Amino acid sequence: MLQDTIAAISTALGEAAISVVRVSGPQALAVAERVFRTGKPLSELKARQAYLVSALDSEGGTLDQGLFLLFRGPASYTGEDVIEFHGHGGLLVTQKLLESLLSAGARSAEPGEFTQRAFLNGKMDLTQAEAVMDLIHAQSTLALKAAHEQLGGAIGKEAAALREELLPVLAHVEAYIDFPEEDISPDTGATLVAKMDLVLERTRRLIDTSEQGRILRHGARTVICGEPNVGKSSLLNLLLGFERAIVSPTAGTTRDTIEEIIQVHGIPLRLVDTAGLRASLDDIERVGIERTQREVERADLILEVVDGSLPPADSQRVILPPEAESRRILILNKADQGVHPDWPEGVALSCLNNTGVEMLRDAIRTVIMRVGSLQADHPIAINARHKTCFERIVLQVQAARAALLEGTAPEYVALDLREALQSLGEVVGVVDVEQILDVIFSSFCIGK
Ligand SMILES: Nc1nc2c(ncn2[C@@H]2O[C@H](COP(=O)(O)OP(=O)(O)OP(=O)(O)O)[C@@H](O)[C@H]2O)c(=O)[nH]1
Ligand SMILES: [Mg+2]
Repeated sequence: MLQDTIAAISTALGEAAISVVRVSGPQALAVAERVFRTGKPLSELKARQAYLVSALDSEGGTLDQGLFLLFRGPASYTGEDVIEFHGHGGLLVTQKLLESLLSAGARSAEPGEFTQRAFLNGKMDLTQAEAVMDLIHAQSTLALKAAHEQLGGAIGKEAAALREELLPVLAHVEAYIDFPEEDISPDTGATLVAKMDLVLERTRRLIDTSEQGRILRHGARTVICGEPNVGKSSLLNLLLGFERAIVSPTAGTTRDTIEEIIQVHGIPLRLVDTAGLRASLDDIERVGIERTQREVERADLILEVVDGSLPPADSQRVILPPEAESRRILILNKADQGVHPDWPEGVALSCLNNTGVEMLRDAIRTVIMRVGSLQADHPIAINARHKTCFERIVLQVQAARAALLEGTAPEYVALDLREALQSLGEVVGVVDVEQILDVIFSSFCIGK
């Protein structure tokens, strides 16, 4: 596959000032030679320097003029020869240029194929390749920071460190396989167990970052709930900054759930406005209320809105299971009409005149940081694939540890340890991972 030369439009499809077309592979220069008029042979051009060139269509007519860049492998994104053309960003002109490159011998790139090549050519490990997509998809500053850490190799380094800890343990155990007359002494056994405990602890700490990873990649599920007419949709609009949901004095205005992504202090929230909770005879409203209840159950954060100007005795509170209590923020809305003194502690808010919003944002940050164990400084955040690997490593090291303590033959201890090392390799992609590659890279954009 790496023998092919691939080409793609790397910028988004649509009219823009500039569009970028890339070619990568052993024939990149030969393909470019047929399509671009550079004034001199490509072999004489300097790498990483911009040249103004003409581009030809597949019939040899002039198509566009733009900047041409050449990267010679391995000093390129993919590790292969790469050329880039920055042309006028019209849909048709860009499409025709791609066609011209294809008829000159390139093949259309699959989604993520450039990054896949970068991985296969050893320019980055698998976690870094995944971080490329995280970076593109990031919807909040903290998510961006986590993607940067991962792109810089933070997870790969941690996996390498775990490998460094485990390898000597395996080497030690294997030494006993060669000398069957010798038993592992209690002292040595204790040292090996201590090392495995260290690996287990570090691995568990990594697994703990998966919650943070989920929240940063997909947003913290945040549901706005409460009785009808208390100002739930007003709150959604206020946090969003525009009038997304219909607000009206009629109770029961919102029937279906409305979902939007916002960012609060750098944290992405998947904000859901819901139908007001009340006993209702209306079929549509009842379905809406059932949806609300489902959203509340799976939420990371529950923003319960009440009319704070009324006495609490007049309100129906949202009932939560005890473990969900710490995820609730009570919002005493309509504070412009006063806050009744009988309410328990909550955030006094007025959607009408915008007061209390900063307090609310701070409260949201506090709850999410706790619920998602977010670390603002070093946001290492493993994804679901890494989590599966690390969970397997815990089981395999635990098995090795137990076998060692029980005095099982060293062959079996070594077997478990080798499996753990294999799983570690899977995280960064040093072992045969053919089947997972397709899954990962197919979620990429074409041209990346
Ligand atoms: N005085 C005052 N009125 C508010 C405030 N927030 C919302 N309202 C009014 O309360 C009414 C209901 O607001 P909505 O945002 O539609 O309430 P809701 O909770 O989404 O209502 P449903 O969708 O029917 O459950 C509207 O007339 C709003 O203008 C506030 O802070 N102060
Ligand atoms: Mg509403």
